[in-house]
Amino acid sequence: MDRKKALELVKPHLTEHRYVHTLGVRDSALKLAEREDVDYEKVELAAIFHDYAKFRPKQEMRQIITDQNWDKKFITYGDELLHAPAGSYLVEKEMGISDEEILSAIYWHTTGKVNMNAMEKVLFLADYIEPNRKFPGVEETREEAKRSIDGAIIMALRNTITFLMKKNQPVFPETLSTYNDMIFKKK
Ligand code: DGI
Ligand code: FE
Ligand code: FE
Ligand code: FE
Repeated sequence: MDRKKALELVKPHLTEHRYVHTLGVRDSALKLAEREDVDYEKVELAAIFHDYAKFRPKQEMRQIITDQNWDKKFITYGDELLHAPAGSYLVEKEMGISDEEILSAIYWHTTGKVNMNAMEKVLFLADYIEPNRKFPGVEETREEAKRSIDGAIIMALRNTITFLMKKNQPVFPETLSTYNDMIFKKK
């Protein structure tokens, strides 16, 4: 699928704000991909479709996660988590994207996962630092991303975990494990 077709297909599923975010993630992901061993076309499709399910009914997304026998914690740890695994499913079924690397990057884009491959890292970080994002800590993370993708992912994870803790929200266990994994591997 080419870029133009992919953008046409995703647009009706998103708000204008979310579409602009998606374009930002696409740009940031391609930029990060210059320094990683990833397929540009695949990373671009992963970025374009990463928030495909963002506005789907929550009940539909919960049902998909249940039917697929996926980790129930995606349902119990906060509704913001649903669109990542549900999105990977819907992008496959409705957009006909069957590439496992793309689907995995979408599946894990909100929580991160232990042992992320290059495409998973690029999408996770691009989603956090794309130019339209405006939250405390994002500028420092953008700066770090110029030096080290892994270092910037650690900052993004730290910020997200701290943000959730300040709001008394649960932290998805794989997010904490991702943080630990990245810290242990840090050179
Ligand atoms: O979909 P986006 O807004 O572009 O970004 P995203 O997919 O990274 O989702 C961000 C939201 O997900 C934000 O509200 C924080 C939440 N989130 C991220 N990691 C975790 C989390 N929520 C819980 N409960 N646990 C996590 O580990
Ligand atoms: Fe998302
Ligand atoms: Fe994210
Ligand atoms: Fe996003």
